[in-house]
Amino acid sequence: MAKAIVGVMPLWDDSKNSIWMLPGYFDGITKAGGIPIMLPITSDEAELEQLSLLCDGFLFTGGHDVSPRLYKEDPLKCVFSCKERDEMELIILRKACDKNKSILGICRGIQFINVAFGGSLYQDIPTQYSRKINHHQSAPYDVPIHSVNIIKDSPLYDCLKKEKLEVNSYHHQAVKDIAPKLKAMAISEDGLIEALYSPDYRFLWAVQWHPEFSFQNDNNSMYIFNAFVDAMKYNNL
Ligand SMILES: [Mn+2]
Repeated sequence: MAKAIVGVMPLWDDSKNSIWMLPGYFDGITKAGGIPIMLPITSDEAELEQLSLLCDGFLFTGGHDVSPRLYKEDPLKCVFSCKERDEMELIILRKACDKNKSILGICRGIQFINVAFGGSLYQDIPTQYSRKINHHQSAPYDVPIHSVNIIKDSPLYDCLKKEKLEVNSYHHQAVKDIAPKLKAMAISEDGLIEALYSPDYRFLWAVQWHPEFSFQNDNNSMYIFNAFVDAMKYNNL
C-alpha cells in the first residue's frame, strides 16, 4: 500500500537566511509509516493548491512566534515572527481544512492554528501569565519538565488512555483565548492550554509540547505521530 505523504512546514533561520529542518519531525513521521517532505516557503496560491492535493497530511512545526498582528495586538519586544511563514501557513491551513486533510500542530503549530481559527495568544508567558512553572526548559529536550491534565472527553484521552501526562516544554508563548471551532484536550498544572483539537475535521490536533524530541523513548509521543499518520489512510472519510 502506498504510504501517506506529509507536508512539513519549513523552519526559517534568520542568521543563515535559509530554510532548515529538525530531524525529529521527519523521523517521527517516518516511524509512524508516512513519508515526510519539507514544503517551500511560498505564498503562491497555485503552488500551494498543488501541494495541498499532493499531501495527505500537514505538520505545522515549531519555530518563530506567530505575529500578534494576526490577533490584533502590537508585539512585545521579545516577540520575533516570520512574516513569510505566517502568510504561507494561513493559505496551506485553509486548503488543508477545505480538503479535510490530517493536520498536526506542534509548539508554534498549536499557537498558529489557534490564531488562524480566530483565537489569541499570551505573547510571553513570564510577562503576561505566570512564572510558577518553567515552560522553557534547557537541553536535553527529551525529558519531561511539567505535567498536563488530559480532558477525558477528548480524542487525546481516547488515544493515550490517561488523565495525566508528563511532557517536555520549550515555549514562551501559549494559547490564551481558544478559537471558536477548537476545543482544549490538555491543560498544564498552572492552567495553560497545552493541546487542542477540532471535532469538525478528520484529524486536527495540536500540542504545545514536543513529541518530536521524545518519540524515540516515549510511547505517548509516538502514539501522537501514529494517530496523525493513521488518520491519513482513510481517504473516503
Ligand atoms: Mn509547557
